[in-house]
Amino acid sequence: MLLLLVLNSYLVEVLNFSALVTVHPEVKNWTKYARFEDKHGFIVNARKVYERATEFFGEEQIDVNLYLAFAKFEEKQKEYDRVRVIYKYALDRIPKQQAHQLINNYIVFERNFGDRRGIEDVIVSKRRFHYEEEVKANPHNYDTWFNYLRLLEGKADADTVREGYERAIANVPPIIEKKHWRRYIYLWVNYALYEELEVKDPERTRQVYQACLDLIPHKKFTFAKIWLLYGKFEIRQKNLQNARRGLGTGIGKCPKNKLFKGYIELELQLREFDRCRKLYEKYLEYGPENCTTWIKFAELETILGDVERARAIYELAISQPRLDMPEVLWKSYMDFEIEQEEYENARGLYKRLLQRTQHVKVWKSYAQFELSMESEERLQRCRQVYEEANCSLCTCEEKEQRFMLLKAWKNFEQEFGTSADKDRVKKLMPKQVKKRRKLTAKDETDAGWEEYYDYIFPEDAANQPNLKLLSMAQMWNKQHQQEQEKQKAEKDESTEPTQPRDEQEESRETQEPLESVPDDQDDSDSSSE
Ligand SMILES: *[C@@H]1O[C@H](CO)[C@@H](O)[C@H](O)[C@H]1NC(C)=O
Ligand SMILES: *[C@@H]1O[C@H](CO)[C@@H](O)[C@H](O)[C@H]1NC(C)=O
Ligand SMILES: CC(=O)N[C@H]1CO[C@H](CO)[C@@H](O)[C@@H]1O
Repeated sequence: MLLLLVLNSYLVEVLNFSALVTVHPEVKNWTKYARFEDKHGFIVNARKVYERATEFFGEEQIDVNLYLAFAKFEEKQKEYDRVRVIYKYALDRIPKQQAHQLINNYIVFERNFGDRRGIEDVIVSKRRFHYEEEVKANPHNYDTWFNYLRLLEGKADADTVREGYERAIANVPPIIEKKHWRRYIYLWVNYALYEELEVKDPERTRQVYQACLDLIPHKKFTFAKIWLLYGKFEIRQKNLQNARRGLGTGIGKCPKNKLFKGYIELELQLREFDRCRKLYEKYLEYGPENCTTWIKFAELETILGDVERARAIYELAISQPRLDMPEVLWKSYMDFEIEQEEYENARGLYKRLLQRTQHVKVWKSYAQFELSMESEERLQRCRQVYEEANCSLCTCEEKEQRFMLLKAWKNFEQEFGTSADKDRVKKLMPKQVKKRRKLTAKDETDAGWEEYYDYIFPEDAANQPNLKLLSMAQMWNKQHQQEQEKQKAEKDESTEPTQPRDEQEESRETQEPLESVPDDQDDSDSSSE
């Protein structure tokens, strides 16, 4: 009887609750309903109520309290797997700002009942929420995306990771400038690498590369790296045709140093030397002034043993009207001939080069070359070079260069020459003269004085009558000045015994002992300019 009564009142309540949640469908009322079932030991019913509630609210009006209650309930039933499913389900759908409580409860649960992996999972979830919030606030913060995607790659299934990448790459930099794309492009690189190496899906990898290459505004700027990565990927797939087609397109669209270099390197690795040759030709069409390319090309032929071809390339190279580093090119060509032991050729090259430039470096290198020969005439020949250089440099405007040459020659004679040889060079050495010149700053104001060295060559001094005249004029000047001062001093003797300060300094300057020509000559020149 009593039992019946109790049962009766239970039924009445259930009916009440049922009605209530339809009339007042609030989470509180649902959970109250479920708890009521639970309290009466109707576990299955309680669970059903929770499930109905989640269905009722769906994903749009998802409420954290419902899931918290549901999870608590299952925890009490020791249905730990169910608890996990509930937390994860909710975490995937709940708005971020509500997730806090959920995550905390989840962690507490895993601490009490879970294993280490469970805890890790929760922490991952927590970090995912953190990243989600960040990328939502600033979707173009690629660093956040990198961290987020790394997290996903470590923990999530391929579809989730892929979705992450797709979301990330959708945030194309709004400014079409390379510097704004640098980080972004690495999202694509990582994406492609993930598909290739982790998922091992070459078809998708190919699609990722293709999409990326379609997206880059090649006319404005490009990334040689992407073309090269794509080419290397295709080579790993043993699909050489695709690799070449891709890289060929790349070179057509954006002939860049890096791309040419990388492509040539690939063909070298594949030992496809004829293709390397073709590429070098293309490369040189694109940049005929680049000496490094010419040298590399010639070096390739040298390595392949085709000396004639290498020489022809060098000849073509030095005949270019414009070159970025001609001295390096010539040096390389000479070294090549020396390596081939074609010394007469190398000598010829020095002579040809000296027709174009008389730079002291070339002369010195030429002398050095003759000295390095293993012949009896080497000293004789080396000295001959120095003599020739001495004669042709004597008209050189740059006195420093003349001086450098004589210094090198002197060193040479010091080591190999007789005392007569040494003397001969010694007589040619110039006198070093310290001079000063007035400096003017950009705004035409006085910027003080600068000291520098001038060189007076013995034969120049002898040939310059001007110099004598000048020093005579200066002598006269000085005398004249001194006389004037004397007169002035006599006049002012009684009243003002001292000279004005400026004049005092000036006279001290002229008294400075100088090796040869006084500075005044040069000073007045530069100050009048
Ligand atoms: C010249 O070519 C080399 C490779 O051959 C390349 O590394 C270099 O960047 C090029 N220099 C210029 C100024 O283009
Ligand atoms: C060096 O050149 C000068 C011309 O500047 C000439 O007078 C001199 O005789 C030359 N000396 C030698 C040793 O060739
Ligand atoms: C039993 C219970 O708590 N019922 C509540 C259901 O929701 C309505 C509307 O908010 C409340 O007024 C009730 O008290």
